[in-house]
Amino acid sequence: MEGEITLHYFNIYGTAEPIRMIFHYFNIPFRDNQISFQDWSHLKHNSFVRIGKLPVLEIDNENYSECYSILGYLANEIGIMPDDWMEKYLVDSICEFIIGVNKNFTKLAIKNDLENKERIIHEIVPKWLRRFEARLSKNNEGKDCFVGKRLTVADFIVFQFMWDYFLKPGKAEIYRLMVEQCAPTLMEWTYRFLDSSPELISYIESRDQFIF
Ligand SMILES: N[C@@H](CCC(=O)N[C@@H](CS)C(=O)NCC(=O)O)C(=O)O
Repeated sequence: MEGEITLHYFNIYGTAEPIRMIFHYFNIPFRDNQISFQDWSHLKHNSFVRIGKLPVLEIDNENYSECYSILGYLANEIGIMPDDWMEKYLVDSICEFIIGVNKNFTKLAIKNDLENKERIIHEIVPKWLRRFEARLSKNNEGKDCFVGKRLTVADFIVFQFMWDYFLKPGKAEIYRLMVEQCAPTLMEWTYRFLDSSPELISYIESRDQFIF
């Protein structure tokens, strides 16, 4: 990918983390501009965030917003969007679903409504995990990528969701058993995906630790 790239987002994982992971996985140099909520009040109405929301991806002084559109653009540039329309649908549907969940969880965390977030995780997430498990198992019994036979943007979205919410150190102690019971193939797939990339491992080990 060509050009000078800056990703503007908050100093949280939120909806920008799959974008950060993609840049690190593919060794694409970018500036990770993490903005504090305190500074955001001055920047929100600045012209670089035309819609008053983050993330904004800046490439050679052009600004792009809307997280899934940004991911779709990157996926096409990098070559991790399927050509087949049915596979593209499978990628889009899983990404749209997880991004929606991610946005809602981020909102709950910003409002400090952690009680509601925990309730959703315990009551509703097991049903989602079983559906993700069924979807993954249908694709060559979960032995390959999440969709089709080659890496797609869905792998990054699913990985980030599984890792940051349930399986990273600190979360695994609480949720690993639930994931193992509802989605054993997905759990194995998540660890395998991480193990397959020294770049991703190194990023995860060195990144700032945020709560959400
Ligand atoms: N539709 C946009 C929504 C972006 C969005 O809601 N961003 C939130 C953070 S995840 C934000 O900028 N909140 C700060 C604000 O609204 O002032 C997208 O998908 O990227």
